[in-house]
Amino acid sequence: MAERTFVLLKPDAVQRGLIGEIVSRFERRGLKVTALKLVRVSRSLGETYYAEHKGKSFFEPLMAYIAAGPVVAMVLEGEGAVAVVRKMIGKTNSADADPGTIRGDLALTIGRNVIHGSDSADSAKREVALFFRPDELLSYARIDETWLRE
Ligand code: IDP
Ligand code: MG
Repeated sequence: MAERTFVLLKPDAVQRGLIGEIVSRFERRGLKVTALKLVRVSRSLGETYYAEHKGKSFFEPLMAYIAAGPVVAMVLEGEGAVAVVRKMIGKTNSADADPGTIRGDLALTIGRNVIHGSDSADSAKREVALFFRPDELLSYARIDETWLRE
């Protein structure tokens, strides 16, 4: 069964011209883009989105970071999408992220780690709803779908 996950390319990814590189990795893996847009994260959206980190030492810098410029929000669909995308993203601290992962190849520090991916199916549901209306999620078949599984 296809699963959905939410991905956000943070302002540093957009500023550093990495949108195409990162989206391309997901496309090539076989994940289907079912929603995608360039948006700005307001203070209130940022606080809701990162509510779990409220009160932590890095919360204020995180709010400034996420609101510093446009971000790309997207929904990706595929078998095991949540876990697959987390693996492709790599560890939170880019300095510890394995080469071959997005953070391990494209970022250097924890405070500028270029991308967010949902950590569970429940988080994905919540995050998708924060950034997209239901009618912005498109349902369609990709021509390679029959070649992605037995
Ligand atoms: P995740 O993005 O890998 O799920 P979380 O622990 O959920 O990592 O943290 C959310 C985001 O908060 C991180 O991606 C990073 O941008 C920021 N962050 C987390 N821990 C720190 C820290 O110790 N210093 C600075 N920023 C941090
Ligand atoms: Mg997280």
